[in-house]
Amino acid sequence: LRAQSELRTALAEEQFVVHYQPVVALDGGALTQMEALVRWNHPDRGILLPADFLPVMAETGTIVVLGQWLIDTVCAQIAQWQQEYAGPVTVAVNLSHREFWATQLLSTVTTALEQHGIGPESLILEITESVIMSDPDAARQIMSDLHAVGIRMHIDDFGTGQSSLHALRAFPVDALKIDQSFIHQIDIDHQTTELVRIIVGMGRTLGLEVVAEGVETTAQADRLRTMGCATAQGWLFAAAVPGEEAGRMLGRPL
Ligand code: G
Ligand code: G
Ligand code: MN
Ligand code: NA
Repeated sequence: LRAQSELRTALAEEQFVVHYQPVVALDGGALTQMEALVRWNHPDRGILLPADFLPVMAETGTIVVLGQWLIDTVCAQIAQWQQEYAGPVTVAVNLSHREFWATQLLSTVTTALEQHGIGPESLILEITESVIMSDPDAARQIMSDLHAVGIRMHIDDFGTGQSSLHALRAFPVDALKIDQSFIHQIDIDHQTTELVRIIVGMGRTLGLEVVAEGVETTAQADRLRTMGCATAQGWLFAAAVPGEEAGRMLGRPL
């Protein structure tokens, strides 16, 4: 784990980079959106993954500063992609507890959208069930405010938390991202396979998009397609790559 002073230097010297992982339609492979995943391009140690630095940043609160930088950077990237490629570009950004509960979240997002001249339909925010359940009433208000300006909300790591069916109905949620631990058990564990089927059906009943995460094999993709799952993400299609490489995937099936 990184020391806090080193992380402050990293922020000041812009050593963080954003990688992008495509989300694709299981029917045809068209890219529907990207997920932004932060990396630290460390001067001595090379590219570091979030597990190596986000926990400390979450604890100290510097994750809020990182998140503000990331939202601005992602909006700049969306604007560039929309100039280079015809057609809409949508990017999902992960929010930790601290970022979601920061009072300036709405203004951070709307300012970034305005400054880069892009619409709210280009941005998705991903939160986990545990963020919502830590204070459901307050969370619903924040999510409603974001929704009111046109920003979509996805539930990340779905199935690992404890949101109730009631919560899903009562909150302005647009999609469920099925946690990859479920996807990896498809056709290995019968009960988990059936749970995935139930989540896909639940999404359909509630009018929610369902994204299967961590798809690694064609067998998993085929099974998900048969279940009626419309979209997926995972190494079978593409890993997270730097913006320039991700841009080359826009507009073509994976
Ligand atoms: O590829 P990966 O190792 O990037 O991601 C690991 C975890 O880090 C995931 O749970 C992901 O949600 C989280 N994560 C990745 N990028 C960001 C980010 O920009 N902000 C926040 N809050 N979490 C992120
Ligand atoms: O929690 P969140 O869903 O935001 O985190 C996504 C994490 O999953 C990132 O660490 C990302 O690099 C990783 N990831 C993306 N696709 C795959 C995959 O197909 N298999 C595995 N094992 N990890 C994946
Ligand atoms: Mn995510
Ligand atoms: Na996830």
